[in-house]
Amino acid sequence: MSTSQLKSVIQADGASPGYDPGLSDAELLHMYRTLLLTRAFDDMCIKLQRSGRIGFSVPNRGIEATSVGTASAFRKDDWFFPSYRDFGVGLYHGVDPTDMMHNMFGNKLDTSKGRQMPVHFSFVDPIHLVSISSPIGTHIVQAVGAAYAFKQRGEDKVCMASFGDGGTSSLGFHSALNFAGVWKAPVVFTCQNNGYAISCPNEMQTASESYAIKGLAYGVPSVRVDGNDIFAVREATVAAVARARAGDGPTLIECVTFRMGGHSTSDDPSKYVPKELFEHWAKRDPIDIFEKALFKSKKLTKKKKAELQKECEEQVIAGVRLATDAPAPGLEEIFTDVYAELPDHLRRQGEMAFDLAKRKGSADAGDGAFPL
Ligand SMILES: Cc1ncc(C[n+]2csc(CCOP(=O)(O)OP(=O)(O)O)c2C)c(N)n1
Repeated sequence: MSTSQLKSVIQADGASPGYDPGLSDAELLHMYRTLLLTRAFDDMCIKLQRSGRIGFSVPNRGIEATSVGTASAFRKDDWFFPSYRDFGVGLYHGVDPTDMMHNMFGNKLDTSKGRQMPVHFSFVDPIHLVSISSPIGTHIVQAVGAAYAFKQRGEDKVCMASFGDGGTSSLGFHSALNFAGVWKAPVVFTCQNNGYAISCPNEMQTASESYAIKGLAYGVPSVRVDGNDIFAVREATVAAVARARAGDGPTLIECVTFRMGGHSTSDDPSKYVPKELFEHWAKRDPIDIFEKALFKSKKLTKKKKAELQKECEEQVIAGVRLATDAPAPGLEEIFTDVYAELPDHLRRQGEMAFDLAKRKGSADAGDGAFPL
């Protein structure tokens, strides 16, 4: 393992000599399809935001191999604590893009009943994907807590926590790694080093030689891989999950990748990312790299590629239709699902809100709708 050298598996010509992903042809194609689905979902969310139909999204372009490669190393009954820039994690394990779209629209069918920001997915079925956290780093601690609980209960589940380069400056990162290192919690930490934390570049984020090296201080084995090479991400994560499941504790994996877009739909990256960087990384598109590997090993044909692309786009469009048609959550949902018995002050606030909605004839979000 190395914390400074970058491990790649797929070579420039698409070959990956000596590497066996341990996946059937169908599983490899599922991995590829998930990359396409992730991109189709991401592109659609940006269009929906630009046309004013949803309030917000978080571009995933460029990060897809890190998300999907990581997810592919886990079992369905493991627990996932992903970053917001991680659409591929749920999609790999069978989360329906329509259910993710319900969250993007904040409608009544959203698992959080419209009470979360867009991109803040949470699922208990088909996998445990714990609600995306807005405050940076908080979910890393949650993942460690859950992992330690599984260990205490004698369950062989592993937790996955992913976060950005900026996340490594959070208190959550340091306390989580420390606790996990001492108590050998079965958790895998994936740092998506995508170059920037909003507009803050790596050289302003840390004076360390890498993000992976930070794990060593906590006694956490750490490795740095090419995050645009899905096999490199998967290989490191398979090893980390095996260690965790065997009771040997956590691993930190730094995936070196690049955010091929803004931080969110609220900023303009051309103001702070040099265009040469985009040009450089455009030549290292993670889907192109995997496609090359699949073509080289004759697991993919041009016809199959076109079929899968169409299928994914249609699946996302169908999701948009269903999410658009779903009703808005009822006003009463603001007051449900937290207290078994509503405290008095909230009951009074509810009565005021219902009364106001009745007098105005509607409780629809107006100018105060989510503005980001
Ligand atoms: C505790 C906290 N501080 C600041 C913010 C504002 N904020 C939102 S995203 C972000 C950048 C995070 O960057 P990184 O961890 O590298 O993830 P990336 O967005 O690049 O995937 C910041 C500073 C926040 N959400 N939470």
